[in-house]
Amino acid sequence: MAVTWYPGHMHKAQKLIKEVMPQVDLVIEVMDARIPFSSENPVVKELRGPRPCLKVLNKSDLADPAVTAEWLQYFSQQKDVRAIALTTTRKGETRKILGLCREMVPLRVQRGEPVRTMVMGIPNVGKSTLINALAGRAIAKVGDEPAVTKQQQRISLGNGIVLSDTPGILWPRMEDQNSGHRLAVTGAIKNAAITFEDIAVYAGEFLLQHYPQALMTRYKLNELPAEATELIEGIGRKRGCLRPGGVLDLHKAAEILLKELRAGKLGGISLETPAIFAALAKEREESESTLSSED
Ligand SMILES: Nc1nc2c(ncn2[C@@H]2O[C@H](COP(=O)(O)OP(=O)(O)OP(=O)(O)O)[C@@H](O)[C@H]2O)c(=O)[nH]1
Ligand SMILES: [Mg+2]
Repeated sequence: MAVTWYPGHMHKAQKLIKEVMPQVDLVIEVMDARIPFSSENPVVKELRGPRPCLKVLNKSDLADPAVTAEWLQYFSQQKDVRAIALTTTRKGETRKILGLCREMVPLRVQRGEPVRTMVMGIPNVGKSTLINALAGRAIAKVGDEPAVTKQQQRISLGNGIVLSDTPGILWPRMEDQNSGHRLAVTGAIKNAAITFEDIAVYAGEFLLQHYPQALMTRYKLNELPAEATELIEGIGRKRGCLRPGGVLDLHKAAEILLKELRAGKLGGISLETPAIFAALAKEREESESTLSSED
């Protein structure tokens, strides 16, 4: 199922969230640890207003632990924000969240009132998996296709914490093409505008630059290819991706790279670091100030 983001839907989601926000004490924002920048919804901050936010860097089993540590540090410097890295598919890990929720809203706990939390996040980051793990039973539908959850759920965890799902579907950051590509690499969006081969080439280029050793090891390469297309051809040859007549099946080779990357077969890979975004923000600021000085 493809997710299409259009202004009407984005407007409706914001309206629904604004309606329920007065009954929320704490926002739990689930993100993908491999792409914390691109998997963050740009309006959550504005929608939650002064409420504290617990950022969950989920799927940390697939991310680079050193980079995840940098992101945790980065988010913890933000006002009213705490951050935790999780793998919600691993049993038992998610319980850590409960203590944090109580710590972040001490007044309600002191008054013996329930801490009302809302789980927010873009499609496919693991919101339903998190809710089910916390509830200890399957109440939300889990799937590897984006936008599986359609109905809002509200459950009491029985220890003073109430959990609800976001009403409506939140969209990812879409301001630049690179975010779109990184989201596609992780499988978070299925965008008809980006072909499968394009996604694999983007992933290949990134891996050649940042994780060459992981590629060498996984695909038993003797030499590092100079370009992503060469890498994909090499994978095709190693794995015998041949069409009738002995022609290399590049689509098949691209599929192998993406599937294995998404399944964590190349080890922990993070596609975004806080440093990259600090540099981008600075660049943007500088170009804006140049533009305004030219006025
Ligand atoms: N490797 C890994 N996979 C995970 C983790 N958490 C969730 N997943 C997988 O990610 C996919 C999406 O999980 P869901 O819980 O359905 O995600 P969601 O955010 O509820 O998605 P929507 O309902 O579409 O918005 C499923 O295939 C999960 O098994 C994790 O910590 N690690
Ligand atoms: Mg869901």
